[in-house]
Amino acid sequence: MTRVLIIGASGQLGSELTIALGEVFGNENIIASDISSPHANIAGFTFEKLDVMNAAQLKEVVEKHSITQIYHLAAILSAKGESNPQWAWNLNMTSLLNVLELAKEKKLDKIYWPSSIAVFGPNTPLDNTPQFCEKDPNTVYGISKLAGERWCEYYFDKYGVDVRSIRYPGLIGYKSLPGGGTTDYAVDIYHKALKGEKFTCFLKEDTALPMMYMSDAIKATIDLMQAPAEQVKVRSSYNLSAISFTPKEMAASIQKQMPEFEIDYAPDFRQAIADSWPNTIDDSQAREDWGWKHDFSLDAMTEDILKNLPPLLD
Ligand code: AKB
Repeated sequence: MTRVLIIGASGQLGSELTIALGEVFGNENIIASDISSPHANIAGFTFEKLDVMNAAQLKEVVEKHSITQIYHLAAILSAKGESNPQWAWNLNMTSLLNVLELAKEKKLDKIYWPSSIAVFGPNTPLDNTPQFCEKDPNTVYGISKLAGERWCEYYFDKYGVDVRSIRYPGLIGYKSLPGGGTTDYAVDIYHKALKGEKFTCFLKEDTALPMMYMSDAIKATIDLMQAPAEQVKVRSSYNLSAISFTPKEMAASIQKQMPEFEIDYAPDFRQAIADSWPNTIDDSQAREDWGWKHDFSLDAMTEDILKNLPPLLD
């Protein structure tokens, strides 16, 4: 029987992935955990308050619930990490190593751990970025994700831990807010538009970044985790792409439905981070290995969010 532990279940991705995994394995087989209180979306799930930095506590939760799979989503993201690099490095690395060590010791079936487009850097080819290429990340988040990818592959090669990973682009959803990322503007913008407020973007109007609608990210995560092990040929982390756009293009997509929407630009320190990240990603390996295909275009995502977000804002 599959028993799943989600670490970081109250976060932007976790609060949606928990529900999707409940649909796959049954809600009774999902244990949501976080260092903070449970997100309202996951109120119906068994919840453990868990500090993943505490290896003993992690082991106790895994044993208590007879866990067979862990989705370790907790991390300090790119922008927030820059305010305290040592803390971000320590949290991102120690938590991953705690999970990988426990997976090895307990011979857990599978581990999921997200990486990010933040592993790339200024010397990476920024258009159609290949799966394998130069990576020189210049944020502590990116450095920790690149090191984490190497650790994942190491635990797979040396100890047979079945760990799988995706380099997420910016994730955009309407059910919860992101925290501390460089791509967060692409979520905040919809909230401002629906409140009838002008949006001031912290990136320049022509900054193209790879992005993905949350439902595509959930689908990709579950598809990768359900794929037969022999199809998962990349054990560091898969490039994954869906849509790529600039703030100006995003504003235009909103204006198709809300012509009164206004945007202006006040780039801050996050501009330099965005400039070091790819514009577009080559994800042909994910498409070949386990059949990845995205569904949502920019306009389809905008339409879906502008339809579904208003009741949640009340
Ligand atoms: C961030 O902006 O830090 C994240 C990411 C791209 O990993 N959304």
